[in-house]
Amino acid sequence: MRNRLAVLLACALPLSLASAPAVAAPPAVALTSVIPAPVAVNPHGPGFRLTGRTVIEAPRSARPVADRLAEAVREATGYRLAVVGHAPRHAAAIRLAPGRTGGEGYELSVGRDGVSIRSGGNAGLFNGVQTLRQLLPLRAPYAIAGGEIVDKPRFAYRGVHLDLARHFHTPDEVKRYIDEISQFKVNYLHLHLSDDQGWRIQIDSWPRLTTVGGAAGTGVDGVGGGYLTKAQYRDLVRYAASRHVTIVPEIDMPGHVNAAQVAYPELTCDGVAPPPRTDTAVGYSSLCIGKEITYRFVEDVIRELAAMTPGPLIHIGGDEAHATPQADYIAFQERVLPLVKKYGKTAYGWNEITQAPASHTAIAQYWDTSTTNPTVAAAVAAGTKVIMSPANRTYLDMKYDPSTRLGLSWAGYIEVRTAYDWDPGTHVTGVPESAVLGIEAPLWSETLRSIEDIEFMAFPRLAAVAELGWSPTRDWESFRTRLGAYGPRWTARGVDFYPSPQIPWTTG
Ligand code: NGO
Repeated sequence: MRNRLAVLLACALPLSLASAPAVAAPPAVALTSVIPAPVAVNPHGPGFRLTGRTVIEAPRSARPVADRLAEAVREATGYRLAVVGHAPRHAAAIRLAPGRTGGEGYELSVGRDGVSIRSGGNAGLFNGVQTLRQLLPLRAPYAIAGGEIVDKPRFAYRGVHLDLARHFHTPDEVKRYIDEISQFKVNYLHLHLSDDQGWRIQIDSWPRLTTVGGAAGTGVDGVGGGYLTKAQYRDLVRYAASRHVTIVPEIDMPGHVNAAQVAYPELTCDGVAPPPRTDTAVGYSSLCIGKEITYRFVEDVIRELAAMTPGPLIHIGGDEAHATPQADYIAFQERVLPLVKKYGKTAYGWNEITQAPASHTAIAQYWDTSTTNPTVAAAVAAGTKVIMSPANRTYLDMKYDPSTRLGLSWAGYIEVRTAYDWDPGTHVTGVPESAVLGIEAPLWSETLRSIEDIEFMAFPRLAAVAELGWSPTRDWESFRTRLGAYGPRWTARGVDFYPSPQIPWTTG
């Protein structure tokens, strides 16, 4: 029947059209459709068709990036492309090569013979590869549009955060999250490893932290037990590094420490173990600021964390210490922030740390919902650098709207446009762009259990936050169209994203 229709149509059409294939090949993905939007895009020329015979050419130093590209192409197309040091001169190839653009920037060009991605380093080549992945059509024929892209990030720090304390998420789930976030050129993953409800990282000098604090029955509602061994943590660090993502570990203190105190009652002022907590209240626990054992504990934890973390940052929490008197809080931070430096790392903490002068050489994570915070502004004037995570814009655990099945709403509802339409460089009075290292999207796990829950809350909003961190300009109409076209890619990878009514989703 379909053939007869094709013949009839062919008879009715002018010759040139009639000889065209009955089903037109899908158009190549436009170079302008990439998320985050690149700095400069110049579409032109014939483009390139990727086939199973295309080879990937890369110098030895870029081999890890080339191998990742080959893996991504195999997952997307089924083709097993060969990775070679030198491709024949006119061979159809994707060429990774040294380039003038340094750091994380890259230049991508697509012509008849293939694709070239150039950068001064592997981070830039990896970012170019993420762009190329988005240019690959979802189905054969794999026509890639011709032209050039020149690109580099607006901010050096483009992060996400994941709470393993309220519910433990397994290494495989974290890896899957890393695979997804790195496609949007996110380059830091902050892991919240301890809180009132659980302790999730092995510390040899204080073993009960995990044998008690990470046991089955810990976590919100008693269903989030588990912890990372040092070997698992190191493996995660390596896995993330192969996707150019740096892990930032967080131990939250002096508040949010109930799980540690259940394991070690000597960390309370009266030496009595508090009951384990599986509810979601905050602000009731505190380390004992006047006891020396507190600082032995903190130093042991920071030393062991620093030793297993190649990245430059250690996050020491510092939020919602409502059970710690302010003078004690400041005294605690004046001792603890320098400890991070003693072990070769830069201290990073929630914006409350800016009450302490020692924060002037540290990084503050701005999670306030207000656009003015005089304490933070004063610290910034004295040297503190800031990473922007305003809870009413970037918290991926906030519900999209009142009907969202998961999440919280204390900072409001965050639809995609709310996550997108603000400027991290001007958002807070007294925090100029020069003080902003970047942006981070936290994902707290009070209501989240599975990887499906994580993905539903993170996507599509994370794409909005990633664009704010990377792209020099912001254009909602352009973004929503590009996001709509991206949806089928998540579907193809089995990512259960929230189908926001603000976005014109295409079906692929
Ligand atoms: C707050 C709080 C966390 C909660 C989160 C829930 C910060 C920095 N401290 O953010 O303990 O889990 O909200 O959205």
